[in-house]
Amino acid sequence: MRIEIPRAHPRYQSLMIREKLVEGFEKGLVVPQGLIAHGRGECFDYIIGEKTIEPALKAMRAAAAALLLAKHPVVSVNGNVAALVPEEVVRLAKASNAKIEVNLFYRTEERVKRIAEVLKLHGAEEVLGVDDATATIPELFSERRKVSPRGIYVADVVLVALEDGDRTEALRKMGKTVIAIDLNPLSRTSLAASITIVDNVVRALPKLTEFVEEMKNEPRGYLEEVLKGYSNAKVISEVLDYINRRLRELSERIHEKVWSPGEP
Ligand code: PTJ
Repeated sequence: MRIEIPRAHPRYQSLMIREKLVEGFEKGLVVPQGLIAHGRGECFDYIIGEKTIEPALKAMRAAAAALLLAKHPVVSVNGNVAALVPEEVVRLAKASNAKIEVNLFYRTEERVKRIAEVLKLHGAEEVLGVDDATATIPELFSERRKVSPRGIYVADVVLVALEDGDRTEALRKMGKTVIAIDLNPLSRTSLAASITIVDNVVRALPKLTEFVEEMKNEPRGYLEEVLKGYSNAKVISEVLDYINRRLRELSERIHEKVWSPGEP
């Protein structure tokens, strides 16, 4: 059942994101497990205040530098990403000269094709991982091991969102730089990635594209310095400090009855 959500609803944005996923599910882009994964993300988003926090901006700056320095950058797309941000995927790929590849945990050829169609409808010229997922990521046993020999297999930088820990670890073992977008700072993906953006993919992709566009004309030396100065462990620890501080503040404000949901 679908309902009309009034714009004035205090949880309008969040409910609209849900609707997009349900629509994606009905169109055969998203798997039921993707709806559960989204619920987990929503919970972390609520805790960080449903906004892009400072440590995520730091990670995006490093991610933009990594994408611009890369020889073969690839944006990996799964069902949830295709349902939520197809246009933003294409914009980021164009801005950073990256290839787009469909890579699914619950892979079926039918769903791969549907996702590729949606990306093409939103302006993608080429989508890898459809008929050409003939290479294999070593030591990975899920369907995500199947990759394109022109895409993820040879990529030096791979951007993943809502990813599983096994593939992130396997890609790192292959020597790739992995940029992860994941609202859970404690997930195996977040901890295994080279650069972790703890933010909702809906906010993170457009913001990351802005960083790429802003930094595009910087000299390579500058981009290398940005990457050299980046520590993912430090950034994840800053996210946890942020959550800790925010929960303490909220605890005090709720105790004094000066906070209600939706306020910063
Ligand atoms: O489309 P498929 O077949 O590739 O399957 C995709 C899912 C999402 C089902 C699969 O990758 C999966 O099961 O993912 P996990 O292991 O549940 O991990 C999802 C992670 O993404 C969790 O850490 C969530 O907190 C996080 N997450 C959920 N929604 C968002 C998010 N992170 C950023 N933005 C979101 N909107």
